[in-house]
Amino acid sequence: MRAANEALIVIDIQNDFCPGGALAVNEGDQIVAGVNALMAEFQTIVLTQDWHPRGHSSFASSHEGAEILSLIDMPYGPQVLWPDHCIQGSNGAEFHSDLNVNAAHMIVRKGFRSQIDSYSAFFENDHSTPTGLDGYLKSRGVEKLLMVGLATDFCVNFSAVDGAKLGFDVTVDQSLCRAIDFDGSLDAARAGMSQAGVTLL
Ligand code: VGL
Ligand code: ZN
Repeated sequence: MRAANEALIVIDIQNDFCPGGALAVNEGDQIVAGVNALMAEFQTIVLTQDWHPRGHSSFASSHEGAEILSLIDMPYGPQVLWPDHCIQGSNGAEFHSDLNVNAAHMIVRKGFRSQIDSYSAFFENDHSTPTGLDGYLKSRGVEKLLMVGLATDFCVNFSAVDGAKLGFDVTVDQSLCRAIDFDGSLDAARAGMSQAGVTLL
């Protein structure tokens, strides 16, 4: 059993990020069994769930003529445009059916505001609107975070870097993550996480 000050943060293991999903991450489903096994060791387990309204501003389909994976300027900075994914209430937004959701103590939904995306479990992409997870963890005395899930180079990366900035001791277990990896995004994410003081296993 892990110490009471350690939490497991499981990022976005949802159907749309698994093979067959709208924004499928290669081998995204292959981490589920290992994540379930890890949950048994933790006293605080948080799941995140990407949870977008229809017509979300991060969808290429919301911008006339825009291509998937192109970049646009949003008031909070550059934003990658994605295929429609993780629409509230859809099957794609559900957790992978084998994920042990019953073990979770807290589920954080993110990306539910139309005009702003949210990769991180802690802040939306403006880096200032909080999800509340920081307070939840600190009020429970959590100091160390182990992060796993999808995708390494986006939501895991942003969550890990924000966690480190907020003063948590953050480790990412890359064997229980899978990446989107386009245009050098995985290498950049690894470098950014290391620079922020995140331990990469
Ligand atoms: C994610 C892109 C868009 C992720 C979520 O979970 O990494 N990536 N929304
Ligand atoms: Zn999303």
